[in-house]
Formats: sequence, C-alpha cells, structure tokens
Amino acid sequence: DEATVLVDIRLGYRVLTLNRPDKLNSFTGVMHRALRAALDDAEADKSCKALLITGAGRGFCAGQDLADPEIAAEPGDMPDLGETLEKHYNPLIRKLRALPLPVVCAVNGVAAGAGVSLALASDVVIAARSASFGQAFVKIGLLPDSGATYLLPRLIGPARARAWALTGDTLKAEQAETWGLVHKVVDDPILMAEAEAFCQRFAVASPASLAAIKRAFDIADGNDLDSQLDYERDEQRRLGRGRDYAEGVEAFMEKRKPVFGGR
Ligand code: T3D
Repeated sequence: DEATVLVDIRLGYRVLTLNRPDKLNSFTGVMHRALRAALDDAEADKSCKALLITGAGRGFCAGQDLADPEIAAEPGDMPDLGETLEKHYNPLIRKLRALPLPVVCAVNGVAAGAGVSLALASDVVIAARSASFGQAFVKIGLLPDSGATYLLPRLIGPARARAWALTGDTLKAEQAETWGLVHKVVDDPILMAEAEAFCQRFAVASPASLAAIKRAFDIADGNDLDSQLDYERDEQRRLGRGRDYAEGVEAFMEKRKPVFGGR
C-alpha cells in the first residue's frame, strides 16, 4: 500500500505530504492514523523544530472522504459522524494546536471542509495563487467542524465567517489573503520554497520561544487582558531562566548569531 502521508525529514524540520492525490487528499481513517503517527514521531524527535503540511497532486485536502467505508453507512443505516470527529478530527486539531513547534501549512490547491479546518489550525498558512477554500459542509447538510466555527470568526471576523459558512462559497486564494485567512499567497512554482523558508527559520530559532509564543496566542483566546498580562509575566519569568534567553542575550552582546539547540 502506498503511504497516505509521506514524511520527509529535513535539517531541523519535517515535511508531511497528504498523499491521496486521486481523491484530493480527502481524509480516510487510514490517512488519519498515518498523520497522527507522523505528528507523534515529529514531536518525539527533539531535533524537529517545525512541521510543514502540504498535499500531493492538484489538491490540498478535500476534507472527509465521503466514500470511506469507515464512515459510509450501509443503505438504511445512520452514520455516527460525531464518532468520526471524536475519534479522528478533534484529536487532530487538538494535537496540532498543542504541538510545541510551529506548523506551516502550504495550501497547494483546493481545500474543502475539514481540509480548510486543517489550515485554520496551523500557525502559518501559505497558499498557492491557484489554491481555493470551500466551506463545503452546508452543501452536504452538515456544519463546519474540526474547530472551524471557533477559529474562523477569530481569523476573518464573525460577519465573513457566518456568511461564508452559510453559503459554502468557494474563496480564491487572494480573497483568503485579504480576509486574513492565510498569511501569504505566492505564485504556484515557489509555494514550497516559501513554506520551507519559514521552516528553515524556525529550525534555527529558539525552540523555547516558538513553543511559548504559539501557546500564548491560544491561551489568550480564553483570557481577559488582566489574566493574559499575568500569563505573560509568568511565562517570561520562566523563559528568562532558560538557556535560550541566556544564549540569545550573550549572542547579542557578542554581535554574533545565537546558536539555539533542539527542543
Ligand atoms: O465524519 C464526518 O464525515 C464528519 C466530518 C466531516 C468533515 C468534512 O470534511 S465534511 C466535508 C467533506 N468534503 C466535501 O464535501 C468536499 C467534496 N468535494 C468537492 O466538493 C470537490 O471535490 C472539490 C470542490 C473539493 C473539488 O472539485 P473538483 O471539481 O476540482 O474535483 P472533483 O472532480 O470533484 O474531485 C476529484 C476526485 O476526488 C473525484 O474522484 P473521481 O470521480 O475522479 O474518482 C472526487 O469524487 C474525489 N473527491 C473529492 N473530494 C472528495 C472526493 N472523494 C471523496 N470524498 C471527498 N471529500
């Protein structure tokens, strides 16, 4: 069986490629398990300081594979989609957010349904100019899931999030950039180089900073300003006692580049 997720180990980061190109890399149970294993492996490898997720072929990810026998109901039977979310999608989104390393998403083509949610849950999203984003759920009688009803309004604002989810319209990459859904749109041929450039920067950055920054933004979503100020104080106190801060300051004083280690 061909691997449904390809893993390329680079210096300081890993590239994970969703690999069901004929079905626009839509998620099956098999692909979920492969992605989960790849994320666990990356986390366990302390020299891995960033992840890049992309799709093989012309699509990024078309969400749930609607024909996957693991969810497709027999005629007359009701599928339990809540179970699919509980078993696969919710752990995936939680894992991506909890990973102590930045996740860069290179959206190489169409993203639909939970494929959009996968991008929303990443830390840096770069999209090819030919990419598009579809809130496909309304077209099949579902609601946006995998964190989309939470993350989407926070990224693009409630007015756009609601209208987009309710219509299921397809958003072109440039519109997605204008709305703040993606960090940057680039010409198709340079997508991977741009996304890898981010990973290369993270590979030499302070892993303590990267993890703390990522977590602080997540924590802020549930905090008021006072609590967040307290949180920043406590985190800065912790980081200030760490080896990355010592190295960062020493390097600055010595007018050289800091040398940060693995996580
Ligand atoms: O458990 C649960 O289900 C709950 C969790 C839900 C999470 C979700 O993600 S629900 C949303 C599921 N996704 C969709 O509804 C999107 C369905 N796909 C599309 O609407 C279109 O394929 C696209 C707009 C994404 C792209 O259109 P287009 O014209 O560029 O490509 P295409 O011809 O439709 O697709 C190419 C092939 O991929 C085709 O297969 P074939 O005919 O060549 O053998 C198509 O059937 C297949 N494909 C695309 N998306 C899916 C899929 N097969 C299964 N499931 C898919 N989601």
